[in-house]
Amino acid sequence: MSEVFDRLWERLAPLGRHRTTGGYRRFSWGPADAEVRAWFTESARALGLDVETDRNGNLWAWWGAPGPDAVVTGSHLDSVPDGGAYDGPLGVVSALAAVAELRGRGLRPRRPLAVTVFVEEEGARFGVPCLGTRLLTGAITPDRAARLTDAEGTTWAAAMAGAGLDPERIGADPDLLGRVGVFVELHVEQGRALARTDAPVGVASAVWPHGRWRLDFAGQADHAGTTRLADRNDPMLPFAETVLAARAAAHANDALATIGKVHVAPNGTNAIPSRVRAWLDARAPSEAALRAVVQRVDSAARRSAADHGVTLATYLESASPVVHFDRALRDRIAALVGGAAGPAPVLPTGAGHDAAVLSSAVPTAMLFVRNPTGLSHAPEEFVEPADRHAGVAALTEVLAELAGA
Ligand code: HGY
Ligand code: MN
Ligand code: MN
Ligand code: MN
Repeated sequence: MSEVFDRLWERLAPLGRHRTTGGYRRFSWGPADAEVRAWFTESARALGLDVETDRNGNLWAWWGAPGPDAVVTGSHLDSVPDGGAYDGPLGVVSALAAVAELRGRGLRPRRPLAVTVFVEEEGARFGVPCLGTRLLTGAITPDRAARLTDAEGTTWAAAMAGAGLDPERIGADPDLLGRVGVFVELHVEQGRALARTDAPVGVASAVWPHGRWRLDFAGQADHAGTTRLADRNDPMLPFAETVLAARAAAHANDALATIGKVHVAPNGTNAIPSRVRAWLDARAPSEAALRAVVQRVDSAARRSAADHGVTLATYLESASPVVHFDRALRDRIAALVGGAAGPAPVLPTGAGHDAAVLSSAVPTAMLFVRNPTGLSHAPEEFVEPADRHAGVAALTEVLAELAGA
């Protein structure tokens, strides 16, 4: 089992990796994405699976006829800018290795099995995370998805067409979804909870509510060397005050708020900006705390914009309500994966996942694999080889239990 994992991992690892930062830049429908999609299709076919691309561009590698009541497992291959090697790929490679192990054992599953790769999970290029599963479940309209644009103004539809797929067909797919009986996603832990235990694998209990908002501050471009301070409408000032307000709001509500992406126009050293566009990522243990954070940031931003003679427009780009994973499935998997030492640790996460989006339609569960650095969305993200193999072994037992003969 671990040889299959290691061989697959070795082939995938170099694809889309930035040669100087060591981080991954695998953005939907781009060249690196084409490489990893080809890697997945070739690897799945070599394992005897039939690979299909659904109307939204998600990849499905089937063992047996597609559905009904299939046991499906998988994750994503796209990354954040300079992301780590494991966020997404660990789930995909582990799923392929687990299926290879079950086929090697001669298992004759009583339910179809499939390994999936969902598109645009990070939303790094087009802004809405888990776009592939939101489209599949109807959580986003095809019209809105088709018109999403990247930093260069390329739409989702145009980028998808450029990759040889028909964007006219995107949208909810109840027939395909109707074939799925259960979905299990294995994922690197994006934190250090497991690192403080001697358990290499844990089980997810819930995903925090979270969302993304875009803030457009518009002021007046002018000369940095000739414009008096009193005459400035500088959007950088309310932007800066909003960053500090976000940290204070998160602190006050035991929540998390991040502004990690900013576009400044015209972005010149000696020009007062005309516009600052920033994105707020806010997450909290409860919907009430999330609302409190967002309200506090919004009012601080509006107050500061008014003080500096700057206008502000805000847009909700994506909302992800709290998700509690299927309790019975979670406990069954924790007992199975835990072994003699007792059930595996069960833990919540602030990270969004396709498994959370799919839970609106089918019972879903997540396995987390220990990450000693605790870092994620960073090149330093890591999983020890022994824990990678422990994750595959755990997923193999879960799939055997769910689909076994
Ligand atoms: O950002 C997230 O929550 C996840 O990594 N997509
Ligand atoms: Mn991620
Ligand atoms: Mn992920
Ligand atoms: Mn995920």
